[in-house]
Amino acid sequence: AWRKYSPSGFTTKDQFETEIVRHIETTLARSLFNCDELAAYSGTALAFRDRLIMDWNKTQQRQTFADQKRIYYLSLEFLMGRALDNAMLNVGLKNVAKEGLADLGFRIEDVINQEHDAALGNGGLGRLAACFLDSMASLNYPAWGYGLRYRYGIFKQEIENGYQVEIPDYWLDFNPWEFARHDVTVDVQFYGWVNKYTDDEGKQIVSWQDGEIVTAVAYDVPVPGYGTPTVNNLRLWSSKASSGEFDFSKFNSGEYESAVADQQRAETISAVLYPNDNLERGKELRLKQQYFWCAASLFDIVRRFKKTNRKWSEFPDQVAIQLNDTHPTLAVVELQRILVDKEGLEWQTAWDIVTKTFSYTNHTVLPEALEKWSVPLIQNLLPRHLQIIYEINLSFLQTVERRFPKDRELLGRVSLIEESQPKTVRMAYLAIVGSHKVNGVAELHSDLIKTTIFKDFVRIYGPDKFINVTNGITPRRWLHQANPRLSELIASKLGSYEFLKDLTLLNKLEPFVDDKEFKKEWAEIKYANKVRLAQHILKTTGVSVNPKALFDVQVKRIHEYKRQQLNVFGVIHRYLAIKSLSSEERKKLAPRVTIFGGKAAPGYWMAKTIIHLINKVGEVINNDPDVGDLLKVIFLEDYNVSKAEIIIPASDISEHISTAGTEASGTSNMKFVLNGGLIIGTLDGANIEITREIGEQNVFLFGNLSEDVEDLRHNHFYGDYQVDPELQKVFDLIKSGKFGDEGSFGALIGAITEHGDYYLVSDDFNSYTKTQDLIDETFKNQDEWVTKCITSVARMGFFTSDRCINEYADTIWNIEPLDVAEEK
Ligand code: 26V
Repeated sequence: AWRKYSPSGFTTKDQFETEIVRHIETTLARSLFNCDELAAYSGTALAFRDRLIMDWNKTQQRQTFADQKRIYYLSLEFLMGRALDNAMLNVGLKNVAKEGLADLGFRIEDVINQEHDAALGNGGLGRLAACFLDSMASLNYPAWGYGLRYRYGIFKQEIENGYQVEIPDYWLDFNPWEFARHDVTVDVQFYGWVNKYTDDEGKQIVSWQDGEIVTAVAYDVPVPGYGTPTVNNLRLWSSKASSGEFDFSKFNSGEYESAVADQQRAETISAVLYPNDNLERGKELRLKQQYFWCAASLFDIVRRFKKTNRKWSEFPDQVAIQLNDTHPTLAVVELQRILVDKEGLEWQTAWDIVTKTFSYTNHTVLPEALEKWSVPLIQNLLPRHLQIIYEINLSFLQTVERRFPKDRELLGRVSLIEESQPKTVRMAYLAIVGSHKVNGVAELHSDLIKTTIFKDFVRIYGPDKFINVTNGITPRRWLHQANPRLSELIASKLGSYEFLKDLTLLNKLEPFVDDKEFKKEWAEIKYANKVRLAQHILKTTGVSVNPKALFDVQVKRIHEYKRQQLNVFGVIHRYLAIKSLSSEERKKLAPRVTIFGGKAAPGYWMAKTIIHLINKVGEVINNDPDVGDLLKVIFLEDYNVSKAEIIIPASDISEHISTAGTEASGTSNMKFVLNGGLIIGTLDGANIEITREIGEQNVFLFGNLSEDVEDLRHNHFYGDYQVDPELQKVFDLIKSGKFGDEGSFGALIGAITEHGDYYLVSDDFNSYTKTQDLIDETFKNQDEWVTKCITSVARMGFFTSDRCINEYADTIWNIEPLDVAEEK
C-alpha cells in the first residue's frame, strides 16, 4: 500500500536499464563497451540511490513538519556492511534489477559482490547499532544515527604462515551511499583555558578561550526502512582543518610544510577506527575523537531544536539521546556546558534537562573494557569539561551523603573520580549519573550489572532506573537477504512475507514440522548454502571440504573470554580420538568441518596466538591421511558482515561458548538459529533467553553456571586443583611440538595450568567434549535434526530488533512512530 506514496523513479525493468545506462555513461563517464562488473555495480547503486533520495527528503520533511520527539542514537561504531542488496530488497525491486542486469550480461550476485563493506565497527556493538537503524526506519520512528566517518574502517585481516597480518581498510574510493554536506559544519574546540569573570550586570560568566579549532563536516547516509517510504538519516562527521583557524601567515613566512602538517593533524581525528574490542587503552586521539563527535552532534541537535522556538524546558520532550556504551558520555557534559555557559540556564535547571534527555546502554562487564580517562589528559584537552565533571560529581556526592550519612566508604566507591595515580574519570558512572535510564542487553547481563559493577548505584537511585532490553537482530538482512531461499520457503508456507515485519508470525511454521515435503526442501536449502560455503572455502584456503559433513562454526572477535581456545583444544581432542581408532571404527564416525573466523585486536598477543594455533592445527589435521573427511579445520580470513551473510546460513552447529557471565548478550547466536542452525553454548548472555524461547531440547548446553564462576576461580588458587586429564593429553601433544611454535603455545597452556585458568577452560572441558559427542549422535538422525531446526526457527520471533526498538521507544525514549499514511 505504501508504494502509492513512492516518488517517480523506475519501477520496471526497462526503466531500470535506462537509469543504469544513463549513470554509467554520464555520472561515471564510462563507455558501455567496456562496462565491467564494477561499473555495473556503480550504475546500479546510483540508480537505487536516486530512488532513495526522494523518499529520504520526504521523510526528513515529514519529521520536521510533525515536530515531534526524535531519537538520536550516538554510536562510535556502525557496522553497516553492504548497502546495495539491502536497498534493493527494502525498496522491493531486487527482481527488476536482477532481470535488468541479466539483459546487460551480468549476474546480480557478481554485481553485489563488487561493493566494499562499510566496516565502521569492531563487532557486536557496532553491528547492533546497524540493526537498530534498520528497525527504527522500518518502524517509522523519527530517528537519527550520529557517528564518525572513519577514512579507515576495521583493518582487513590476512593470514600469513598462520599469523594474522593487518592491512588498512581504505574504503572511501567510491562510495555512492554518502552525501557530503559541505554546508553543514560545526567548529569544535580543543585545549585552551577557562576564563571566569563577573560582567557589568554582576553575572558570573564562564568562557572557554583559545586552543585550536577543528571543523566537523557532515556526511549523510540514507537508511531505508523495509516496506515503508521512511528513509532515515545516519550522519557521520569528518574532520578537517578549520578555514578560520588555518594559519595562512605560515604560507607567507615560508612555513608551508608546517601549515600542511596542521591540516593533516586535524584530518587525523576521523582517520581511523580503533580496532580494540572490549579493551580500553586511554589514548589521547581516541578522547579527541569522542569529543569531536559529541560536540558536533550536540551542536547539530541543539541547532535543530532551536529552530522550533520552544522553551528549553521542552528539550526532553523533543529530544531523546541514547548513549551506545560510554564512548559518547562526554555528550552529557557538553549539553550541560551549552545550557549553562552558552544559554545561561541555572545549573540545576540545566541538569534536569540533561538527565531527562540521556539514557545509557552498557554492553560489557569486563573490567578491562570500562572506560576511565586520566584527569590530566582531560584537563589539558577539555579544561571546561573537567570543571563541569567535578561540579556534577560534587553535587552527586552531596546527594549521596545526605541519603546515606553514615556510609563514608560509599562516597569513595561511587565518586566519578577514582583516586588513582593519575586520577581518572569513571565514564560509566558519569553516564549513569547523567541518564534517566540505564540498560543491559540481555537478562543475565542486566541482572549482573545490578548486582556487581553498578550495585551501589541501584542502592542510590532505586531499582527502576536499571532495566533490561534484550538485544535483537534485523530479519531483513539476517534472513531475507542472507538466506533468500529459506525466506521464500517460509513465505510460501505462511502465505506472505509479513513475518519480516512481524517476526512472531514465524510460530505459524511449527505445524509444518511433520510435513515431509517441507522438511525435504528445508534440508535442501541448508545443503545448498553449505555447498556455497564449501566453494568459498576451497577458493580462499585451497582446502576441499565435504558439504555433507557437519559444519561447526565459531565466528566472532577472537578473545579469551569467548574461548576459541576451548574449541581448538576440543578439535585436538577429537583428532586424538580419531587417531586412536582402527580404520573400521573410524567409518562409524560423523564427519565434521570446524570453521573459525574472527579478528584479534592488533595488540592482543594471546588472541593472535590462538589464531596461530588454529591455523597450525588445521595444517596438521587437514593433511593427515588417517583423518580424511572425518575432520577438517578451517580458518576463514577477514570475517566481516558480508562474509557472515555467507557463513551463517551454512552452519549446522555454531559455538557460543563464553565463560558464563562474560558475554553480555551475543547476537550472532540469534542469527544462526534464525537461519536453521543449532547452537552449542554456555548459560550466558542471550543463550539463556534463546533456550527459554526455543526449548531446552533444541539447544546443546554445557558448562558451569555464572553463579559458580567466582568459587571456581578461587579454587584454582586455593583448592586442590588438577587440569582435566583429557585436556592434559591435548596439552602434551601441543608441547611435543606437533603443531610447531611450542614457545607461544606454551603460554596459552600456561594461562590455564599456571595462571589460574581465569576463563575456566579446564573446568568446562569435559562437559564441552561430552556435549560435542551428543551433537554427533543427534546429527546422525537427520530427520530429528531438521525437526529441531524448524521448531527453533518457529520460536525465534522474540529476537527481532523491531521488538527491541519498540521496547526502547516505550520504556526509555517515550517516542511514537510517525504515521506515514498521513502524507498525501
Ligand atoms: C569497547 C571498546 C573499549 C575502548 C576501545 C575500543 C572499544 C571498542 C568497542 C568496545 C565495545 C565492547 C563492548 C561490546 O562490543 N560489547 C558487545 O556488545 C554486543 C551488543 O550488545 C553484545 O552482544 C556482546 O555480547 C558484547 O560483547
